[in-house]
Amino acid sequence: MERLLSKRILSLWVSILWFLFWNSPVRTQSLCPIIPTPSVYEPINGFLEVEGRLSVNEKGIPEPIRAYLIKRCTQELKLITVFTPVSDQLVFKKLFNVPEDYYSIRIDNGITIQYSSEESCFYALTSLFQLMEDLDGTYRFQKCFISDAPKYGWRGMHLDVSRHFFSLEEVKRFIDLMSFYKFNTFHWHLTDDQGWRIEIKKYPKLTEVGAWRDSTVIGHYSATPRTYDKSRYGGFYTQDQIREIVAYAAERYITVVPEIEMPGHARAAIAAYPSLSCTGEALPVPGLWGVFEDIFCMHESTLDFVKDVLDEVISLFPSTYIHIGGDEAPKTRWKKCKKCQAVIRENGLHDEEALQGWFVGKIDEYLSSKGRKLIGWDEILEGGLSENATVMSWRGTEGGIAAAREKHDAVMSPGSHCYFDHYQSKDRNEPLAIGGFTPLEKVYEFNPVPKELSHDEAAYILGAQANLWTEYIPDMNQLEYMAFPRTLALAQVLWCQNKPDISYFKKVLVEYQFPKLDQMNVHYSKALFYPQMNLFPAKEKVGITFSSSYGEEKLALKVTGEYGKVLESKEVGISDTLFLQRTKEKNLVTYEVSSGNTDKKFYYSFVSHSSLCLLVTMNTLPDEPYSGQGWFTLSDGISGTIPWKGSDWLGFDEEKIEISIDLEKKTTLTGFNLGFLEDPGSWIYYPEKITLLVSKNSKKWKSIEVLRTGRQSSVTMNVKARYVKILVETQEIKEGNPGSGHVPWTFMDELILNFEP
Ligand code: TNX
Repeated sequence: MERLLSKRILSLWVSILWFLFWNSPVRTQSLCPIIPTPSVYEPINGFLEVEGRLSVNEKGIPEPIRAYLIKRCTQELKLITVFTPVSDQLVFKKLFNVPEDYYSIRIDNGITIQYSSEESCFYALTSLFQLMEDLDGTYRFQKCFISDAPKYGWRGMHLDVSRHFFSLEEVKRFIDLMSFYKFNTFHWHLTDDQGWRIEIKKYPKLTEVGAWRDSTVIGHYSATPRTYDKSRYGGFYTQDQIREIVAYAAERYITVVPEIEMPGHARAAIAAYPSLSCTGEALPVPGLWGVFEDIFCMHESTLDFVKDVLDEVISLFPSTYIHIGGDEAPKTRWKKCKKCQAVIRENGLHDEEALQGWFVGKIDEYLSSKGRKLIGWDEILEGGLSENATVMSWRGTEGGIAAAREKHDAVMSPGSHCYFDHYQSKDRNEPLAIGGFTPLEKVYEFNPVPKELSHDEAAYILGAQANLWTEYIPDMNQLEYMAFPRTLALAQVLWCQNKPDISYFKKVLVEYQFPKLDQMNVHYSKALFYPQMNLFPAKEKVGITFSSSYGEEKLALKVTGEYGKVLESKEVGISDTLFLQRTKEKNLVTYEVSSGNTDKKFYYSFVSHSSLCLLVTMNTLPDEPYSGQGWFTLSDGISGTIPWKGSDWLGFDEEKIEISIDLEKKTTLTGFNLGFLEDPGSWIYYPEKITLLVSKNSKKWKSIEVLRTGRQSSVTMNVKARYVKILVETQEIKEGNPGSGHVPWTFMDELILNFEP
C-alpha cells in the first residue's frame, strides 16, 4: 500500500514537473534568438539582469576585446564597465585544443565566456549582445549555455562601390551589419568601368578623371530607347580613408579584400590613361552598365602600371588575398592589336585566352613575391590556372569545382544563390533590379560544397560570399533592402554546422531578428510575409493554390479583368484550389492577393488563352537555373516579364532548340505565337530563325516559317495536323556585341497555339 502511494505521489510529481516544463518560459525560449544559430543552445530557467555597471574580471580578456567592450558599453548602452581581478559577473577564459574559433558562454548568476582565439572571443560577445534584451536600461539575459564554432573560414560579403558610390559612413555601417552576423571577409569592389574609387598616388588621374562620369543610364539598361540623367556622378576614397575602413573592419575581425579589376571592366582607368588600351583612343567613363570591348592592352607598360597600382594597394590592405577581377574580358581588341599579338607570338601562346592566362600568371607571380595570394573570378580558369591562384566561382559552382579538382582553393558565389542584386520576391512592384530571382529560401538552401566533390576536394572550398553589384542599387536604403534579410540566411549557411530547418529560421527572424533590424533602422525586405500563388498543371487548365511563407491561413483575393473591372472578390484559404480555364480569345486577368501580415498587395497577371497548360515535350532541355517549371512554364498563362525576373522564362544555351507537341487528335491549327527576350548585357539574344513543323502522322512534315516582330514571333495558318514541332536557331553574336564568339542565350515564353478544341 505504502509503495503504491509513493508510486502515485511520484507520478503526480512527474505530471506537475511535466506541466511546469511545457508551460514554463523555457519552452518558448528554446528558440534561440541568435543568428547565426549556435551549435548548442541550452536555456536554463530564469534571467540574469545587469544594470548601470558591468563588472568584468580583468584576467583573461584579450586587450583589443577589452577596448571594444568598453566602447560598445559606453557608446551604445547605458553601462559603465569596471575591470577588477575579483569580479565574477563577466569572466573570460582562454581554451586550448578546441576547434578553430570555438567559444562557449554560460549565463547563470554571472557570465563566463570561454574562447580559443581573439576572433572567437569577439564572436562570443556578438552572441551575448544578440541575446541581450534592453528593458529601458536594464539588460536582461536568458540564462543558458551556448557552445559554438563556425563551419567555414571565408564568410564574405561583397560590395560594388564603382557602379554606385557609398560614403565612408555607409561602408562602416555595412561592415557593422556584417559583423553583427559574424561575417569575416569584406570584398571591396573598388574599380570597374563606371568609376575608379581608390586614390593611387602615382596615378592621380585615376581618381581625378576615372572617379567621375558625366551621365548615368536611367532605368534598366535593356530598355529602349535608352535615356540618361546627364548629371555628373562619382566619388573616391583617399588612402587615409581606406586605412580608416581597414582598421574599422579589423576591430570587428573582418578582413578587407580589395578588388582591382583587370584586364576587363577597366574603362574608368582607360578614361584616365588612354594608353592603357589597345587603341589608345580617348574614351569617357561610361554611364551605361554591361561589358565593354576596351580592356587593358597587354603591352609591357600595362604590366608596369598594374604592378605600381598593386604596390600601393598592398601597402594599404594587410589582407593575404588580393582580388584581381579577371571576369568578362572580351578579346576583340586583343585579336586586332599588334602589341598583344606580339606578346602571343613571343611567348608561344595558343590564343587570346592563353594571353589572359599569361597575364594573370605574371600578376600571380608578382603578388606571390610580395607574400600575397591572388584571387580572381572563375574566368581565370580559362587561360589555365596560374600556380597560386584562388578561384571565386560566380557562373554557377563549376568554376569552384574545377579549381578544387586542380587542388586550388575556391570561394563559392554562384549567381543562383549568392547574387543579392537579383529580385527577392515576385511582387510586380519590387524596386528595379538587374534580373534573376533569388528569394530568401534559395539562399538558405545553398550548400557551398557541391555534391560532386570528394571529401578531400571539398577541403579546397574555403567558404562563400554574397555579391552586391550596384548597377540598380543607388543608395544605402536600397542596399539594405537587397541585403536583408538574405544576409542572415547566408550567415546560417556559412556558420552553422547543422543549420536548423527554414521554418525555425523564419520564426527567429520574425520574433527576434526583425525587431533588432528595426531597432538598427535597417531597411529590410518583408518579402517573407508576402502571400504567394503557386501554379500547377491540370487538364487543359492551370491550377492555382495560395500559400504564405509565414503561416497565414486566409488571404484576400480580388480578380480583375481588362480595364481593371472587378470580376470577383473573396477570401481564399491556403488549402483552396482555383482554376484558370482555356479561353478562345486572349484574356487578361489579374489576381490581387493580400494578407493581414503586410499592407502590401500582391499581383499576378495572367493571360488566359486557347492552349493553357498545353503539354510540350522539351527535346532540348533548358539550362538548369533557368528551367522554371519545365514545359509548364511555356503554357502557364504567365508571360515572361521585362526586365527579366528569372523564373517566368525558359533559358537555353544551345544553338538549336527543339520542342514538340502531340495534340492527341487531328485538328485545325489557326495560329501560333511565342515570345522571346533580348538582353545583350546578359548575352541573351533574339533567335535568327523560328520554324514551325506540322504533321498529321509524324512522318511527313510541313514547314512553316515564323516571323518575329520584336519580342513576339507569330504566324497565322489554316492547316490540319496532330503533331507540331518548333525549331529555334540562334544567331551568331556579332563582333563588338557582348558575348561575341559564344553561343547566345535564348529565353522564351509564352507559347500560344490556336487550334480547334
Ligand atoms: C556580372 S559577377 C559581373 C558584374 C555585374 C554582375 C551583375 C562578375 C564577376 N561580373 O560586372 O555587375 O554580373 O549581376
